[in-house]
Amino acid sequence: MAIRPAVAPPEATVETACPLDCPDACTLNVTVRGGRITVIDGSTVNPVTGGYICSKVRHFDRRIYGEDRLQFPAVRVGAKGEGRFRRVSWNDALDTIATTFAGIRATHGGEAILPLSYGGSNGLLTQDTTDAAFFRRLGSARLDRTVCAAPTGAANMGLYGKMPSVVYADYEHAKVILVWGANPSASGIHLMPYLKQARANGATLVVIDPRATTVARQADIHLAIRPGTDVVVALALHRHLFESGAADQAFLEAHTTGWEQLRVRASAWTFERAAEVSGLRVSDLERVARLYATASPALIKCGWGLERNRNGGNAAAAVLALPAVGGKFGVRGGGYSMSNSASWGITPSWREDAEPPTRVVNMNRVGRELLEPAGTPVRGLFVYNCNPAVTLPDQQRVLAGLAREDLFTVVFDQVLTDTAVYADVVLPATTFLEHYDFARAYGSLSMHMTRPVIEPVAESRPNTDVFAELLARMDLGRGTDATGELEQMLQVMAALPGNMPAEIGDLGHATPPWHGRPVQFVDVFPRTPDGRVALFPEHLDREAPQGLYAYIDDPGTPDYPLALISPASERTISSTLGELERPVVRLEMHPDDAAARGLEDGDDVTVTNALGTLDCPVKVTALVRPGTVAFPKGVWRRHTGNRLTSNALVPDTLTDLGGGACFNDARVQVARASSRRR
Ligand SMILES: Nc1nc2c(c(=O)[nH]1)N[C@H]1C(S)=C(S)[C@@H](COP(=O)(O)OP(=O)(O)OC[C@H]3O[C@@H](n4cnc5c(=O)[nH]c(N)nc54)[C@H](O)[C@@H]3O)O[C@H]1N2
Ligand SMILES: Nc1nc2c(c(=O)[nH]1)N[C@H]1C(S)=C(S)[C@@H](COP(=O)(O)OP(=O)(O)OC[C@H]3O[C@@H](n4cnc5c(=O)[nH]c(N)nc54)[C@H](O)[C@@H]3O)O[C@H]1N2
Ligand code: SF4
Ligand SMILES: [Mo]
Repeated sequence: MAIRPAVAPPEATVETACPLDCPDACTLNVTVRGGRITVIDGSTVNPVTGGYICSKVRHFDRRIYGEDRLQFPAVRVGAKGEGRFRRVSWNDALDTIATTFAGIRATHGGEAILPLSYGGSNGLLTQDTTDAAFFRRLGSARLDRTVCAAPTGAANMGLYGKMPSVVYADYEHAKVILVWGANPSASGIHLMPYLKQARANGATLVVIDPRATTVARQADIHLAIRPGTDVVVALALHRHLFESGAADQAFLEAHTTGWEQLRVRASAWTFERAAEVSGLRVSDLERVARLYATASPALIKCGWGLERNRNGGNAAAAVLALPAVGGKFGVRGGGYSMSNSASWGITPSWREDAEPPTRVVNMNRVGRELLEPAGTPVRGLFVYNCNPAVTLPDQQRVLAGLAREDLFTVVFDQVLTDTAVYADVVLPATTFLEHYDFARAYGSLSMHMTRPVIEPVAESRPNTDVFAELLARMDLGRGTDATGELEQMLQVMAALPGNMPAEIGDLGHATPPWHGRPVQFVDVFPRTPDGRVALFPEHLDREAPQGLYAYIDDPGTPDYPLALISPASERTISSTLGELERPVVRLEMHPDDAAARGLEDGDDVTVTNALGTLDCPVKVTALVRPGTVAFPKGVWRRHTGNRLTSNALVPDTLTDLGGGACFNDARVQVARASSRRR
């Protein structure tokens, strides 16, 4: 297999791709002058990119060369969290880590070490390769990576075995599109032209979101739903399908199991009852139900906004069940569209090591694990590809845990994050413009090679190299191991299906399975054990605290009546790029809620609940529904008045299915800030 060279001549325009945690996987042209990046732009290699990219990545050089960039390994000299470090050599840093981890393991067992990682750059090479081998062989505790997509993933797996789903290019065939709990106007911008084209072809666009996002404002119907109530709206649609005779009985008999139980659970949800719970109008629910029942092709785009609450798994299951009950499969543009990250069927041959039978820590409860351990206490923490100080629930517990003097913490990152200031040892990582990776789209189906366009900045190094060195230093290496980035890269490539390894090596991109445009129930089918859609998986019914398709009531109280949600913003990818300057971050609040509290646009407010507080100015806007307030996800501590973010108010309770995070279940009160603060 060939590999496209890591082009690093001083003057060039290099083709590469963006692997960041975004559904779009853009292809890029990056111009380098004098060995420095001068322009980052979109290319047309990936038709979905179509030559344009988001402003985050257009300005990614600000991160690469910015003042927060980590340049050298360093060890802590000040108190925990103070962020004072002394530069050391890679050799000394890795020796310290190897020696300390060996000591912890000898005294307390491998389980006293916890790897803490999530998406990072989200490529195929920088996660779950050499790092996985290292932690498995070390016998560390295992991390349940539940901070995102756990409830939707559990539902998609349970009902369909994660069947590949409709890609962007096929949206234009749909006659009705329900964008449900997704905000592509910020979080996957390359879907927007396809939605526009679909509307130009006569499709009706429905958006279900508590906020009037850009895409919601372009929609024919916007249902400004109360957060956490999607399951009852979906069940009301099911009830309508069954009661009106629009359910596709032939499809249900031939291709599903469990539809009778779903019908029973939906039967109580009249439009009236669903409207009362969801805060929507009966007439709007009826209209959407009729539209969906009668149109074909009908497409549901299921996002992640609906999963981040106590009912998130049941909401996703009820929404994903709609095309089966409505008989919407089998036509181009019909069915459902959600994460395609598991659609490739890549067999990870490089992950040869079995998982050790060590204890599993749910990452949404890391704060509690560090402070009130349920098992072997964590004494060594290795954070990489993640910024838990600002991205995990119950922020104050996470911060208190990171501040533990007896906790040995390694943070391996590109910049001095809010987490890295708590480290005992900091390691500098390369960015996707300095190392190899694979960018896998999860909105559409495409795979592109990401390659270095400049030399690593200062002493930064890629994950693969650093974990390979740690394996060697702790005598965990094996003769068959890939020793460095390029070898590891070849192993990952070899696992790609079909002709992709050869193509991607030569061209940088490859023809995906089904030419990237599978039609559900024509090209692809459920990957459940019996090949049918499981509309009532027993294991999900057992897992959900009140059973499958149940609705759990709003957690609001008279003291804390407002729902605080924290969706993706244009500024950052989760907290990545959050270090950069930004306009003051404000809490969005409806004019009625502001008036009831005597607040005016721009006032400084304190957002409180029993867990914490957040100080920031308020933005009074009718774009958010009454009773709901919004503050973006991924904000760094430096960008709020009291150095805490919305996650200080987020409980570490788990979703009904999949053990996911309940970011949008924070219930709060908002009041004018007292003058003592600033
Ligand atoms: N620019 C940018 N792009 C990103 C990211 C980013 O941070 N910034 N993050 C990436 C990642 S990691 C992910 S997971 C995806 C997330 O992408 P999305 O699926 O768009 O997820 P969110 O932004 O969390 O929420 C989407 C919408 O759901 C709404 N919402 C909140 N609660 C509810 C609810 O209970 N019901 C319904 N129906 N809607 C609700 C929010 O108002 C929001 O507009 O985006 C990826 N792309
Ligand atoms: N309030 C609230 N919080 C949320 C959410 C929400 O909706 N509301 N959404 C959640 C979601 S959807 C997600 S996915 C999580 C994401 O949460 P995290 O996993 O913490 O993601 P990021 O904040 O992007 O942090 C990733 C870090 O990895 C680093 N990194 C990138 N590439 C590499 C690499 O190659 N090597 C190394 N060593 N480091 C690298 C980046 O610099 C960055 O600091 O946040 C969650 N947090
Ligand atoms: S973050 Fe998304 S939209 Fe921006 S360049 Fe990367 S893939 Fe494209
Ligand atoms: Mo995510």
